[in-house]
Amino acid sequence: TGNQWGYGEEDGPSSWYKDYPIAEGARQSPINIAPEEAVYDHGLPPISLHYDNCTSTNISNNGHSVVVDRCECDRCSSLLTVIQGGPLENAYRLKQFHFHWGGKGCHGSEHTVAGKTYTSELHLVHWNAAKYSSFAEAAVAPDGLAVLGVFLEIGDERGGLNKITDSLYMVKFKGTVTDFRDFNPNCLLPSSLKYWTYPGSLTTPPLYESVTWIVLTEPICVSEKQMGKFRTLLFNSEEEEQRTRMENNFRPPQPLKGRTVRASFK
Ligand code: SG4
Ligand code: ZN
Repeated sequence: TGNQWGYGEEDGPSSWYKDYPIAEGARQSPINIAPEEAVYDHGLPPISLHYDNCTSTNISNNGHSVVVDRCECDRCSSLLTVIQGGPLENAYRLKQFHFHWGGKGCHGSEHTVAGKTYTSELHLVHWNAAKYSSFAEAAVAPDGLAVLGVFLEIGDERGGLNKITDSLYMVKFKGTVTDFRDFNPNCLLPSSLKYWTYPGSLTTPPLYESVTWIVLTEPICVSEKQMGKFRTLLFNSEEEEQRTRMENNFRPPQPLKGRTVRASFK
């Protein structure tokens, strides 16, 4: 069956182990973060983020999520669009960001905090370009990737998100792509960069155990109307007869298996 995974009854997270046995591995993501069990690590430096307006990028529907890619041209690659500090040994370069969300009035985040789920979760995916020569190589290495997770909850509209939600009608179907220029993901970050960190995995097949997770404690607010636009996307391509709204594209929390979650704050 190979690439036939999804979020439905038949092909959803509970069946991924059949094609991807690492689904039952020792450092899978997401997890439930139990704040009282997180260990404050005074040696953990703050994280620092340097994001640029990338002049030429695109936004696409890959049938699992909506993804904004960073440009890979020489000019953009040489810009310092990186995350560093915190648990990371060096600077990790931003590759893309995407979202996970629920149905209307439903839960949609991947990580949970003391059992609480949020409406949605933004993932900014970075790779260790100082150590590996390509994203593909980094994606299979234990210290290859760093994903910054930001929770979204319903409240006031988030102005910075409109540029994304206004583009979604262009990528309604799986396999569609459109230009997306001059966007700085800084506008999607909360004011506090307090975080939890733990060693984990990609939350979708191939579920590689290559991710240092950095999950911000402070959520950002988005409006119900903004979230509604994400739910106009479809899991299907234009040729497919079936039309299923893209929603509930999250994996539930996985066993901690003895891992320690560290906190950057007391
Ligand atoms: C989403 O399905 C993204 O669309 C994928 O991005 C991403 O895969 C996948 O999630 C897993 O990433 O941060 N949730 S996660 O662990 O980043 C990768 C693409 O397929 C490899 C471009
Ligand atoms: Zn993700």
